[in-house]
Amino acid sequence: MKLTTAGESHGKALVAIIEGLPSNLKIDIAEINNYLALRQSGYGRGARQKIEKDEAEIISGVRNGLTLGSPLALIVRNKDYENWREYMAPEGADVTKKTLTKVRPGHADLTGVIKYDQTDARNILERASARETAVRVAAGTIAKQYLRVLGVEVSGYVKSVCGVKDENFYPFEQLSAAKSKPLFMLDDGLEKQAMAKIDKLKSEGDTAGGVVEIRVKGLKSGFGSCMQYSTKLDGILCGAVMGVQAIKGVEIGLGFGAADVCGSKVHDEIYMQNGNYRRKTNNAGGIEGGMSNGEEIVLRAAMKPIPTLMKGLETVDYLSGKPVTAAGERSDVAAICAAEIVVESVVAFTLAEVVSNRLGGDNMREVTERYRALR
Ligand code: EPS
Repeated sequence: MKLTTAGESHGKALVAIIEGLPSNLKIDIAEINNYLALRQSGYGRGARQKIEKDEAEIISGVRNGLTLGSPLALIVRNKDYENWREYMAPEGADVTKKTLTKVRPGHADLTGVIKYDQTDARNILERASARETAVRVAAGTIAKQYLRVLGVEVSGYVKSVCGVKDENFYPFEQLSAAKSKPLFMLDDGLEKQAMAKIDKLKSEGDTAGGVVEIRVKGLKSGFGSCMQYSTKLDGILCGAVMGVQAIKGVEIGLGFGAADVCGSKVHDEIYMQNGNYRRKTNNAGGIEGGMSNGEEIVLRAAMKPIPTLMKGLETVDYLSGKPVTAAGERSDVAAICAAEIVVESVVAFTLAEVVSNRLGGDNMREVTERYRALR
């Protein structure tokens, strides 16, 4: 299975092409659109989300709700394109307007203009923008539908916002409640504190990041491999999640915390339960030796604060070389709920890729039979 995306933030549409989906997978478009709406939600989002109402349109690869085994193509149109057509159209656009040369620290702007030999950072930021994640969510929701057939569920919630941290442990079944909360946080008191923090940052023209926790339940052991570095499941998952805009850190299980305590406090002791091997704890986050071990996969990702600040940071104008205040366009104050949905989707797609690489299968009957046959 493979995903390719295309599209600029203020261009006509975002595009996703998924190759390698088996035939006869039931596609639930309502669930895809629900996840797209969730990605747009959350306390601290900016004015752009009032313009967009993301909806996926499947272009190919599905007939009457079932995949055909052919590449699945889908688009999400950018409603804001109507306001930007004049400047963004593939032909006859006025590229002298909406230029950006006051390159923003923390963005792709400066390195991108140099690398791609541009004079206008718009030619960089339009693609670097996190708007692209809309179609990764659509693809990730399809991956969830594939995994669900095998009994694998992916869920998550927001663990911290700009230093307001929820240290509680929640059973998997409680996680879905987060999606109906303003900041996807499960502790009401901490969520209120985090919202107050966002309000304060907004009034100061500043932005916030946070941490999301993603959990995967029901994946059998043995996915990923200990035989070659590039096939280790933790490496594959962390690499994919680091590829999400604004993610600066990923950990599995105890993660960085494992470095601070002795081995007997880290490694999960093994016992037998009804003929199955179990672990007394899950500090490994469901992955040992680069392979799933049958316990829940626990992954946390840290999002940096959004780099477009209303108050603007010090920078240099790319054309004049003079010191200026960075471009302060409209911006989200926090997009941590979006990050939760995106990381959840990327984890789902990456796992579906790993599962389909191991099982193969041209149709869902083959896939489910092969999965069932695993120990
Ligand atoms: C983004 C900047 C903002 C965000 C955008 C990502 O867009 P604009 O410049 O149009 O105000 O709203 O995110 C989305 C549009 C989205 O759907 O997530 C950026 O610079 O990354």
